[in-house]
Amino acid sequence: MAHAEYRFSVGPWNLGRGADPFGPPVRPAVPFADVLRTAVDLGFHAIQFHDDDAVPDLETMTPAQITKAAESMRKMLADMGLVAEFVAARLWEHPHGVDGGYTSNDPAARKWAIDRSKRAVDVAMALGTELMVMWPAREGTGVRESKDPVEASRQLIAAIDAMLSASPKVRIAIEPKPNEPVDTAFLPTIGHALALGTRCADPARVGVLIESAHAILAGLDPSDEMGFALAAGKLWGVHLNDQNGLKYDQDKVFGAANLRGAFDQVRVLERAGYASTGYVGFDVKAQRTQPAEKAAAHLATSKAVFLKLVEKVRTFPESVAAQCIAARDYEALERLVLEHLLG
Ligand code: GLO
Ligand code: MG
Repeated sequence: MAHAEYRFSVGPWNLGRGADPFGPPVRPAVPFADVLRTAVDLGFHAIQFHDDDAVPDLETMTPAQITKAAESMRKMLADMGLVAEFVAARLWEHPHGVDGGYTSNDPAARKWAIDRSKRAVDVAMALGTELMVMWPAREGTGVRESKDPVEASRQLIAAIDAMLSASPKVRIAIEPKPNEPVDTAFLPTIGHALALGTRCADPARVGVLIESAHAILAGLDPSDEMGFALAAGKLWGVHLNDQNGLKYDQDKVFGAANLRGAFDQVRVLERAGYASTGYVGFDVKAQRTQPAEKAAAHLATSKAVFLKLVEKVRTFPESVAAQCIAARDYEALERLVLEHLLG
């Protein structure tokens, strides 16, 4: 049987300038046209956008101007054979979003966050995608007593409902993360995201995007998180990467810390036929030590590792595995997996 081809996506922030909390940028900014060229050269098919990646000055523009600018971005993509995968409202970098957007304690900031998110829906529609990603970056606390968690979940539902009402077509994929930049986030896991989705105005239009590192930071297995979302028909995007234990969000190359964990993620995607329903995105960062001319290697490596693991999944001796499982010989299964990955 012919396999569906995987399609790959990437965001401009994945070609970053190498800044970290301890030092300034070490590489020049990559002009947007070069981001697109790199994506094409590396065999990617779609671009992931923050609203202001697509329309940089959207805060100062009218809705008509925003739509026009997004339409010309769509044309620029099309001219290079690319499409937009999703748009995410980048609330966390704006001064109004300093204490979170939807769950800010400042009503003016909450209003701004919802207005901006609706504008981001307009950007998505004009770019030709119906998918919005909501990474609730600062929707949480550094000081636990500073916000009311009951009220916060109502505010998050109200925000999603506002986005849903901005277009009858829009679908929202929540990208949960347990911490960073906040200490304690209100939507830490896929379970929380899916549960919240059921309480929104149109649950059929609310799903999830799973980032491997975010699941690991919550102490969870990314492949199980993916399986849980796939079972509900809600896995609308993935940010594959890797993470070496519980520390800052590392955005390492896919498979770099735990190759077996990466194999398990590819296996769950492959078995569910994800290739024909969603893009494979990599939310990975180049190391600070990389010079500009080699600062896309992490993307090429992530994609190469993914494709090699697809082959590993397709050649995994499933019938031998089934015999091990039937005999409850899980030590034999363990060896089978390890030998297969080493072979
Ligand atoms: C950070 C997030 C971030 C989002 C992106 C899309 O930890 O993973 O990269 O995926 O901003 O909303
Ligand atoms: Mg991500």
